[in-house]
Amino acid sequence: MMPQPTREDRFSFGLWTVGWPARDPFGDATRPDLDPVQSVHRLAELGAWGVTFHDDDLIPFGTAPDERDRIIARFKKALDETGVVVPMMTTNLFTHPVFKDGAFTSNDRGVRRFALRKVLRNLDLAAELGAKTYVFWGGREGAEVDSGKDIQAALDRYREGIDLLAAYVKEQGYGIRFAIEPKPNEPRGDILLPTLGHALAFIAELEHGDIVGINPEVGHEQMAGLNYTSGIAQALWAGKLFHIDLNGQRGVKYDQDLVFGHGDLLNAFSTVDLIENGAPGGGPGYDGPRHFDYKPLRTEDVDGVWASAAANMSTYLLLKERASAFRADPEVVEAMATAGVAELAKPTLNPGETVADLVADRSAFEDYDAQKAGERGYGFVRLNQLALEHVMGARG
Ligand code: GLO
Ligand code: NI
Ligand code: NI
Ligand code: NI
Repeated sequence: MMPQPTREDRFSFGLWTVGWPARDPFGDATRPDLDPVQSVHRLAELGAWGVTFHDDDLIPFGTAPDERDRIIARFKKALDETGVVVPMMTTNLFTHPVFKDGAFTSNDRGVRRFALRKVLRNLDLAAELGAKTYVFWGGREGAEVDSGKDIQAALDRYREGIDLLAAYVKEQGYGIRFAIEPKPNEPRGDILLPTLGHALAFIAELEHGDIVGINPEVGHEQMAGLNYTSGIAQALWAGKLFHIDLNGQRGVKYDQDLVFGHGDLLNAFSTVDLIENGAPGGGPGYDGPRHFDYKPLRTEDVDGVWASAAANMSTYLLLKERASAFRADPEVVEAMATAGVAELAKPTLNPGETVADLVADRSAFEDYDAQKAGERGYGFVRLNQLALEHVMGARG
């Protein structure tokens, strides 16, 4: 029996995910455009809780104000009818040619001012629709030519933009938090804030960094060859995991946006285990939406789109089931003890112990049997095999 998603699972989808008509750099669209209102209804039927979108996903770029109002009213009606919520919104600062050299970091100052206005207008809508998180994916904030972009000036402008928008949100009392979404490349050759670590370092330089966190995407970190689970663990540790983009990726290549779990399944397992069960040592957990940012394969028809949306949620729920069985398994508990997983949560120094005390402790150095400690087996392979056996359903 496949687990069925419910609203309590808090699964959300971008309108641009199921709505992707599958146009790529080499080929035309293979599917019709979807009506956002229909998508809301269909997602609700599948058990999703939330829908997220870029301004232009709902309201095409350049739409006249009265038409914009009409579109928003129609969309709100769909939300009311289905009970679907809008937990997150974002801005399209990458499709229109005006943004070809970036938005907040375009070399062209007029473009930068236009970008800020586009976000400000959509922030008002986000507040109106009750969104709690506003994502910034700077897809065009980057370069291909080293000498064409002053990176330090670009970071100054990025900071100026984010700080200005964060100050606005605070002034308006919107209660919205920002989440920066890192990505190493694509569509630009190199994108600013390429990994979650870069983004965290950037946030530390902001004036209004208290309401700015990150929205790491599985595939984006993996495009940089990084481990998603350990990345989001650092974000949690820093109190900055405000949102997540779940999907799948197979290795260091173009952004595949596969269904969650259709890439590195074991890493997807550890991601769900961390999100659902928390760090073994009791570190801070994640309480935000389970958001999917994937693309139905270009080969799929419209039925395939909805099957793939459902696949994200059932994969997640299956992994959640497997992760709780994993944690409850006495053999796993024992393997974790052998590996010393819980021991790491214990501070290295005793309460009140000083450097002088440590230096005076002969057992820590002079009498320490490094040879013997070097012989210890941690049993990580056994632990990993137990995880794999749970993922494969070979254990209860
Ligand atoms: C592209 C990004 C993009 C963002 C979206 C939300 O690779 O993943 O889809 O998630 O713009 O801001
Ligand atoms: Ni992606
Ligand atoms: Ni992406
Ligand atoms: Ni994303």
